[in-house]
Amino acid sequence: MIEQLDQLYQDALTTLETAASTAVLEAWYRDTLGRKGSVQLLTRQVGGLSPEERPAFGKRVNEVKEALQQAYDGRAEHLKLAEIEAAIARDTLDVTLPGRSTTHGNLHVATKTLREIYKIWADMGFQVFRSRDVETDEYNFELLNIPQHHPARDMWDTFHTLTPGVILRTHTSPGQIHAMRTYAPEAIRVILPGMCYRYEQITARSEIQFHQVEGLAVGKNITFADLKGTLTSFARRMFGEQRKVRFRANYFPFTEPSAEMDVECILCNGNGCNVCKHSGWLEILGCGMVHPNVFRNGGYDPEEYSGYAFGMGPERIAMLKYGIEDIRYFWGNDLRFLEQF
Ligand code: FA5
Repeated sequence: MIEQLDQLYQDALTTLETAASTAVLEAWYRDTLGRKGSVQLLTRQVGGLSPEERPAFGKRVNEVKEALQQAYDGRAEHLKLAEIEAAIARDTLDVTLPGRSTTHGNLHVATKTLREIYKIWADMGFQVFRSRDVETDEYNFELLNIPQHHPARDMWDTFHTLTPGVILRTHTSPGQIHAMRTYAPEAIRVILPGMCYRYEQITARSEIQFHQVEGLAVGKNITFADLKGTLTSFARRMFGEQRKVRFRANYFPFTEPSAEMDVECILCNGNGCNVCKHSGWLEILGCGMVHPNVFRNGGYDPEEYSGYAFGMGPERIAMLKYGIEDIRYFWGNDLRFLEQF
């Protein structure tokens, strides 16, 4: 039986040498050293041996098992390395190739401009006060000194909802009344940012939805000089310290007196170009001293309080700052435009 065992050992070693894949190797293990493998089967025949022969056979069986296990381990290691080498040769990897870059999202140019505006006003002590996009006719017009059938309503073409008297706000000015009714009789310094909606012809300069940032300062002894000084500081921080500004008289029903502020054209430095229509100036906002009727509607006594308000369009400001020719790019969802900012 020992000869039989040695023969088995020799044969198993020879087959192991030729095992060329992990699958063949595993099959060899199962057939040779496995629970029902040839070595195990031979071991079971130990019962047929005489008691004297048994120890020598047992010892030889253990030696053979150990030697085969070692041979198996060696072959397995060899095959593993060979397979790795083959894989490397097959899938050549060029470690000098640059990695694939991932795309980063970025803030919308309108959001960036809004944040820049918030920061400048925050530095001057103005808090953000938010009010709703859907307003009543009363807040959007009447409380701002624009009664029904007043001709000034033509200044703001309105989107109406199916509910009578409920509209999409045409400007952020109704926020002035909300802020006054919240804070009266305290002093106020707030900016009121938000989306506005107008039933207008869409053109290169006008959208039907756009942002505005309203501002409101209420207190005692606030004068037109405060309005001019604060807005001039804002323009210098936004467009450059040397930038000239000018105020032109204008009309808004909720301020008296009212004005529009122009900045020296930032594209041609006031020399005249297509963007400023060769005037050298660009209009950036409307403003004025809060009208006594608006004060009364907000809960302040106009004999005691004064204040100023202004309203600017961040998209128009961004157009000037970055030389954007058409406002329709803002909501056109064209990545080629959006990725530039
Ligand atoms: C107003 O809406 C006033 N409520 C501003 C105001 C507030 C005056 C407080 C006095 C006191 P106006 O219609 O001019 O004014 O709009 C203000 C700014 O919003 C404009 O200067 C412009 O920058 C922007 N704007 C107006 N209409 C559009 C539009 N269709 N598309 C893009 N921006 C617009």
